[in-house]
Amino acid sequence: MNSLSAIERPKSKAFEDILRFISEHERFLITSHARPDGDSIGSALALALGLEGLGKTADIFGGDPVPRSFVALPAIDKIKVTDRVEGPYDGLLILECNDLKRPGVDGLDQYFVVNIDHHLNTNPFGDLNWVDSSAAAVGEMIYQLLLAMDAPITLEVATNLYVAIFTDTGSFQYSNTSAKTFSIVADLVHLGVRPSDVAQSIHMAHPPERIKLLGRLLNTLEIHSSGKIASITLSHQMLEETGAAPNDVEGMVNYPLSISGVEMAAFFRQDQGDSFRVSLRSKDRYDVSKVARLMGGGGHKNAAGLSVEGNREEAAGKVIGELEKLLDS
Ligand SMILES: [Mn+2]
Repeated sequence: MNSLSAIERPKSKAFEDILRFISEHERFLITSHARPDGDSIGSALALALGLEGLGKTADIFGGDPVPRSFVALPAIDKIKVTDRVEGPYDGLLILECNDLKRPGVDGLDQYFVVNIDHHLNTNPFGDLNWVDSSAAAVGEMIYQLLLAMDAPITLEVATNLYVAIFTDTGSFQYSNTSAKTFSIVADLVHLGVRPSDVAQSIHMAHPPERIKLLGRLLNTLEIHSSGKIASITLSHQMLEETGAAPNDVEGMVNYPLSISGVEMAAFFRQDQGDSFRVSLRSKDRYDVSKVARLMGGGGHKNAAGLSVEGNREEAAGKVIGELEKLLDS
């Protein structure tokens, strides 16, 4: 049942150590980063359901509520929002985080920590650390883990994994999308996942407020010096006037990137006072995580983020300046 395809068992000591730890323990706590995305939510749910399928218990805690696009995922009610965890867990399984602070949940440091991530710059902050930067999503890693544990991959598990991978690859558009990605999602489709249902639930189920906000955002479009960089800017006022929720901006950074000739896009989001959160995206070639790291942020080659101080002009000046340097390098 679980040997659907030629998905290889990872050849790493960390992977085997984690398998052993899980097989020898029963009660798990699962968490992921604040402001959760499809990969963190889908992977956490799939892992919890898989562990339960093996007769273990798994609770999921996060610091922030589930965004609207994911509220219909199977078993979504398993995710509890809290600012502190207590309880007799044998271990913490933490997904997609570079430290124990990322989830925004206190009390995590009292547990044995299993760190599972696909970000290149993850510190080995866990007691066990499995980091695979070749994985397009942690969802791919969770699938490999569940296969190796012989956990039942039910339709609920498969749907959550598919959503994790679908969202983290930008619907299979980003450069992290590999043959392994398609082998895994082929397995998931064999298990009953319907790609068109998932695509509709993610891309064609938006509230009207989001589309009104998109109109406002597109009006802020700026194309910078070379025509290879584009940016958009969100103010608090736009959210108030359209009635959109802060997470309705998810994915909107892809609009400036969709312009022909644009290699990199920046999305400036007004934060507290005079500061901005900035999402960076690039088409295949440029590594925007370099700029993010230089400015105190982080991320992947084609998707990264950072925070910057200053008013709109100052913030944009700093970030666009660094992107232009990257363009010239
Ligand atoms: Mn991810």
